[in-house]
Amino acid sequence: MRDMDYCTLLKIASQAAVKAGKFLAHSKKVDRAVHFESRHDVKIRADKQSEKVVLDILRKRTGLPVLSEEAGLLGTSPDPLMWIVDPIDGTLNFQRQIPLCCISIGLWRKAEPVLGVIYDFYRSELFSGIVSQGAWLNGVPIKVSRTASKEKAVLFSGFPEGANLTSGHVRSILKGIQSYRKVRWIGSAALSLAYVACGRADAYHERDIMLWDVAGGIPIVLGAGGKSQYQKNRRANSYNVFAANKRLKSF
Ligand code: LIP
Repeated sequence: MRDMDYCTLLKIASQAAVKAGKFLAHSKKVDRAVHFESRHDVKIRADKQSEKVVLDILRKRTGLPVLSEEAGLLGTSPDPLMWIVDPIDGTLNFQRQIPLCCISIGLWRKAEPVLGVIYDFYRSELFSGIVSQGAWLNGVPIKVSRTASKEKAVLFSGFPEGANLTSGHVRSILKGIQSYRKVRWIGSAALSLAYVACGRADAYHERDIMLWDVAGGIPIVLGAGGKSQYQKNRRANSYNVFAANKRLKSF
């Protein structure tokens, strides 16, 4: 099962995302019941239902290890490639029937992004990308925007579940966003990155975001000609991320 080319792996990830997305959008079996909640997060049964559909396909057809938001790390392999899955990014939106959520699948080689797929199942929009090769929306090539200044740029951001919301920290975030023309918080990091890749947004920034929230989107932004900067935090799998077209400097 090894030595598949990236196009084949992208096709398999796309099939997995679309199958899970069709289930979430249309099946009467979807269970929105909350099974875990914390101060700034909810987990619902549908996260696990979607994860099962995605993992069954990825594991059976590629045999590669997977790091997934709900299941954690599954499988080992001498191969440095690993799937990183968020079975519903924007869980709270999905639970409240706010149609801003998606399935995100990334393939990374050690700490380097390789390819990604994001499926917005309410709009039937499938974003995909391979680093250094290209990015597509429903098969049509996409490119990042050409906006060159923050004054004209639209920034997408968010407050993840582990965010530091002390006044000093929030003030420093507000200071950073002031130079942008507009800021949007849509509750899904993955969808925000997909929008950067196709030029609907110019930049995305989030602190303390979990790897599975951004692992699908970063390679799509890179494939679309953009850039991304990510620094690892002390907390496992947590990163500070900035992704944008190449004309915009860092956050
Ligand atoms: C979501 C992130 C989003 C963040 C939300 C949440 P989830 O992930 O993608 O950017 O602001 O609070 O953490 O939990 O829906 O997969």
